[in-house]
Amino acid sequence: MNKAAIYHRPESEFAYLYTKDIVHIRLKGAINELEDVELFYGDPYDWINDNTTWASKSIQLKKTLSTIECDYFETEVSVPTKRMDYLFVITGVDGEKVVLNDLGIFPYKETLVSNKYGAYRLPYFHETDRFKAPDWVKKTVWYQIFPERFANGDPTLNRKGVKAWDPAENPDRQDFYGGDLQGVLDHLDHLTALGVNGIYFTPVFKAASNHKYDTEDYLEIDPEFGDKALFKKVISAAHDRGIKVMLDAVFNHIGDLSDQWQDVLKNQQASKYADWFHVNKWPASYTPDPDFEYAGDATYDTFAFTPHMPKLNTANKEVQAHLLHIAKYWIDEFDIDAWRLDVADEVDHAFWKKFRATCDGAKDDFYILGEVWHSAQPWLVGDEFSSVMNYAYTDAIKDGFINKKITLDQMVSNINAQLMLYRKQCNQVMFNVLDSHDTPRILSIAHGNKNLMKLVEAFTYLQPGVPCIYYGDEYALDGEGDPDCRKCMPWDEAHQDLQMFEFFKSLVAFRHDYAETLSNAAMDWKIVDDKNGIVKFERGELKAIFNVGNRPAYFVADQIILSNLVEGQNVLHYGFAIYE
Ligand code: ARE
Repeated sequence: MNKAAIYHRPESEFAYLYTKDIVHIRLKGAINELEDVELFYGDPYDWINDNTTWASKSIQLKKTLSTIECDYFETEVSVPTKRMDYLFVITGVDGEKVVLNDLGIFPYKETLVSNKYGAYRLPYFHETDRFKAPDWVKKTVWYQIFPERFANGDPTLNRKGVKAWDPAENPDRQDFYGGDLQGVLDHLDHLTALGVNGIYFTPVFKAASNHKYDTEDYLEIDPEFGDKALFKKVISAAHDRGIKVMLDAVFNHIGDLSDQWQDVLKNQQASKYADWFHVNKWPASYTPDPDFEYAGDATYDTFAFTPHMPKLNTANKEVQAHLLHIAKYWIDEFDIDAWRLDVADEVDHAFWKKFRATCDGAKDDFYILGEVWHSAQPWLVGDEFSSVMNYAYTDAIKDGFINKKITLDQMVSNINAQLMLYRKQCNQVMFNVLDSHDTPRILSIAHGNKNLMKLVEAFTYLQPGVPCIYYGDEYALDGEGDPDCRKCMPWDEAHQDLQMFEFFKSLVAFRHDYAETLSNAAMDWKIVDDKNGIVKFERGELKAIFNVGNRPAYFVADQIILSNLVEGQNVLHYGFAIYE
């Protein structure tokens, strides 16, 4: 038996409190090598036979997900006294039997169990330490709005030179089309018709750019979007429709037109904001670059190499106080339900812990979504983010179903590996994005193949985690990378694919109807035919067969059949065959 491949770690995604008194235990082993994994567990202080034998219970772990290299085994237990020692007795397919404990792996001997030699320990199940995520998120289908491009509801707010609203036009980086909050308010019926019940706004605070990630004032609504009174109306109208509201917190950096940075440029090291930033050499400066945006020689840290986005020193107590005040202000005064954290992985953990405590103190069941494009375990222990934007999942779908850079076997393996990085209650609120304002649109990723787009969308709605529709995808808007993925929302029928809208509407309804199953049911994959790209996928009473032909480029047959085996009829039946 390949003992080196066996892995477990307490107080991690391998052993954690799932609810206040249920512990989830996971173990990983080499693929197809472990015949039987048994958990022995009990209160550390509970002995029988005058302290010679540990009073333990045992339970079998069940094999759940697999990657190409590994099998994962899971079980759930509870101990009334909320304290737990435990160890594993593992039998390989080759018959070898070992004990795995906190000291390593030992040839099986009964006394290793009865004396709980070297047992792992979960000292006490503290509810306050448990990873908690707001329940309402599990039932949410999100809708991402890039305000400058959603709808121009109040032309009086337009800046000079605003462009005519044209969904067919590829915007230039510095273009403005006049999207605003009145436009959002005027189109909430669209969101209700679609069935979405959460809005993710990209930044709405005062800033010079059309994307507003170069914040000038975190406490003002951008005047071209509207004002605070209007924003309050938008939020309460959304809430009246059962739609939650998430704003975008850009705390890694600030805009260079902000008062703080302007004071640094004027007073340099003498500025009272000098330590609000990471100035590596005074004077804080950079050589303007012909393409305006790139500044490799800046003497201060920025987001990427963007001189207009000086990085904030979030270890500075005044910066912390300023940002935490902002975080609390929009919760207290505008009753928002969630923050999305921009460039979350480049801000220090100590600050995010304070941020989490501030949000939790301001509102129950608050959702904190980190923008982290890679594995995010350090931020998902329970005292920082609720979840992350699941771009890692998106990559697996693009590489497997769409670009076929990897086999479906590898795609399934990548998705499963990703799920096994996090606790179940975190996976249930993972933010599943197939595209966003930072990526090409899913239709363009799918090379304009609408059925392939529908296939990956339907597949995504079957996954643990919650889906997010990027504005316009419901009308089959296309667009390559930023800024082309930020075209104006099509409000005229000539630019709307109404069949796609109906598809999304039924997907969202499906997601709401099966929220319980889609949030809790185990996943069962079967690669029916890797060569011809047929994946069978079951979750509880739902079964999906995804057929993505690997045939020569001219032929792709997409077939999505989701059938509810309990009621025996198709809850969502899409059979397409397209011949390119
Ligand atoms: C845009 C272009 C740049 C160009 C710049 C010039 O993308 O190529 O140099 O304009 O002005 C905002 C705007 C962008 C703008 C950017 C800088 O929306 O249009 O850039 O500001 O001015 C990484 C980060 C991730 C970040 C993306 C953009 O990890 O946090 O890069 N995303 C957030 C927001 C953006 C926003 C900013 C950050 C800045 O969502 O909208 O940009 O506040 C791989 C990597 C990722 C990388 C990802 C995308 O997957 O693994 O780390 O994300 O590609 O590039």
